[in-house]
Amino acid sequence: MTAPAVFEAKHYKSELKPIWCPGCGDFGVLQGLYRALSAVGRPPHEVAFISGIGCSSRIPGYTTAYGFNTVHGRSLPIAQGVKLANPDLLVVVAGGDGDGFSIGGGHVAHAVRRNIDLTYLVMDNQVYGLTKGQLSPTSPKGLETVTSPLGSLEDPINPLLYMLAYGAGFVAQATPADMPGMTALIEEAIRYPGFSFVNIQSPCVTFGEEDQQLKAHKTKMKTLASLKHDSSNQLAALDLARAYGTELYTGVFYRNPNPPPTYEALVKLRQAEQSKKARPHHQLLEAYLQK
Ligand SMILES: Cc1ncc(C[n+]2csc(CCOP(=O)(O)OP(=O)(O)O)c2C)c(N)n1
Ligand code: SF4
Repeated sequence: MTAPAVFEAKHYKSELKPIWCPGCGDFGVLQGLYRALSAVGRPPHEVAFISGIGCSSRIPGYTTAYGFNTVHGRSLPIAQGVKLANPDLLVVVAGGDGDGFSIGGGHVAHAVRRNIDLTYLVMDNQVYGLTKGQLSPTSPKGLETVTSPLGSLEDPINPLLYMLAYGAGFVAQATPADMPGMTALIEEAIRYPGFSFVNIQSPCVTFGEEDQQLKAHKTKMKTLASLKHDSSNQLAALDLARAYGTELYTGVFYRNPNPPPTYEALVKLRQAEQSKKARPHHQLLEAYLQK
């Protein structure tokens, strides 16, 4: 069978049927992902999905691309290894807020500062979905769960500020309540030449709060374009990101207008420089034999 010249959304959809709860926001995210991949146009065998563990981390199984559903909190280091081993692959990392910012939080700074060309999609539902609704690092203060009968006493972390502060070149936020907007942002993140991050507010219908559901998102969301935000202005992005948890801003907070070289490009460059300096093997052998 010859591969199609144009890849439609359906070509990225695997035969595995998602087992998410009916109405879970991750269904919408998955549809948006298929569409974004189709717009980018890379064939499934040139794409790899890497995830940790969680409801959202099931995504690799639902695509026809290469996939690795790894260990809780370890998607970023494994994705970096995959990309460095095969820089031609388009590598997308997907997972939850718990996976990415709790157990895996220590890896974020290093993935960002290395600037390996990965797209990191976090399905931020403000709870641990898979393990039945415990507090996550983005849970709002006061949230009552099985592990917080007194209501959460901690402030949530702010994923947008986190990424911007570490220096990520592309930082955006989306919701599946706005499917065209979310799809366009995923596509733009994939096309960004360097580490890119999209915080996707993907509701957990089973354990999430009412004001975090799709219906609430539709009335609450405000596009950054409607605020006339200039996405090349990092300081303005930092200022707007502070509203995480109170406002639902969607769009690109920051896109580095002059993307620096990626880590993998620097590796290639250094290798080429060193091989020019290095004496070929046979010359070294001759020199040794003449001693
Ligand atoms: C090392 C390790 N610790 C804990 C767990 C249990 N565990 C699995 S998924 C998960 C959290 C899931 O929450 P999140 O990452 O936000 O994803 P969601 O299910 O909400 O999509 C936890 C604590 C595990 N699998 N491995
Ligand atoms: S528990 Fe929540 S996050 Fe997990 S599948 Fe159900 S609705 Fe989705």
